[in-house]
Amino acid sequence: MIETNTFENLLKDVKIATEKATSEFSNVANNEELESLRSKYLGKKGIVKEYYGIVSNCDKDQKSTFGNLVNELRQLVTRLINIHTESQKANRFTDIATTEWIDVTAPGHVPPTGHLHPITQIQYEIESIFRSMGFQVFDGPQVEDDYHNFEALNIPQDHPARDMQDTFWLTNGRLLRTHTSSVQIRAMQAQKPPLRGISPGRVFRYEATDASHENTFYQVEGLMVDKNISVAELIYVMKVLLKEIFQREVKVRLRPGYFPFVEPGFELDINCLICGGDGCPVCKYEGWVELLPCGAIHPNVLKYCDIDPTVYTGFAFGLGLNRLVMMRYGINDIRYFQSGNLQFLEQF
Ligand code: FA5
Repeated sequence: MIETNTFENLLKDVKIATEKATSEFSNVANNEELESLRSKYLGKKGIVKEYYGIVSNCDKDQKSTFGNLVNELRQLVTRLINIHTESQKANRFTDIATTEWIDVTAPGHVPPTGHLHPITQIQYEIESIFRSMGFQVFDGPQVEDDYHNFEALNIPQDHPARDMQDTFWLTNGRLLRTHTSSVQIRAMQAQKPPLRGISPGRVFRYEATDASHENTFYQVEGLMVDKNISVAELIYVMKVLLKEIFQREVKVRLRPGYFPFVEPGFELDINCLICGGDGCPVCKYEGWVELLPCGAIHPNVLKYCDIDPTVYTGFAFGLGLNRLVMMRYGINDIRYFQSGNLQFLEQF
């Protein structure tokens, strides 16, 4: 317990300190002064701390009276500090508004955005053309087995036609698919005719690159199997595809081509749109670019897929997507597609 007179004086002291705080804070001009007052009242050795020390010597009644006054002092100082801090922030904004000129009508900065790769753009376009003709879109694995990539396509072990497509073999005996014909086998095994679909995707060949050859490129292969399908349907579908893609008639030629999985087989070449047929590195100075091999599906392939070749016939084709995009946009080197060159990609 504190002696009555002393206690009365203490109460007076706290009240005076409270009034003084109000007047001292009203004169604060800057951060340093604010910090110094905060330390004076609320610091480790500050007035409030000192008063809280005295509270412990008070009896119960004194504690409540004195403690309330000290709490009020602490709350007041805290409030005054907050008011000053907020007003300093507001002043900072006022300073910016008066010293800096902002044109609120100026258009904002458009953040740079990416877009689909030209190959993907044309792939989607082709998918939509074929969907409009009732074709499905098939997907399949890029790491394949020998059976789906070669054997079921009528290319048995040791058949010389295996050398037509240089293959990346994996150590586990599997391979990176050399064409998306493998997906067509999977589709014919999973679904019975009538069947029409395309299989777009990435394929791999172990070969040297040049202006028209890549080791990793894209194909859109397709097939149609039903009763009475002939080469006439094949030619019609190819014509629709090229007309839609190029939006004009393009010069093509059909010549015999050998592929073990089709009989008869054809090569559909497009007149080189880079040089107009005069000859350039892309067409190997021939004026024509191999674009779209195709043919009537070989009866053996249908048999591998449990489809009766005496009832059903079909056609298949294998479009080289990179070369098609090159022809459409006049790109003179296939290696641009995988170069990651933004100047090239930003044009599409
Ligand atoms: C095939 O891949 C056959 N599976 C296509 C096929 C399907 C024929 C159905 C008959 C019936 P080819 O190896 O020719 O065939 O490749 C098809 C197309 O892919 C070529 O016409 C060409 O446009 C493209 N192509 C082939 N090799 C490369 C390469 N290294 N770089 C870029 N494009 C290529």
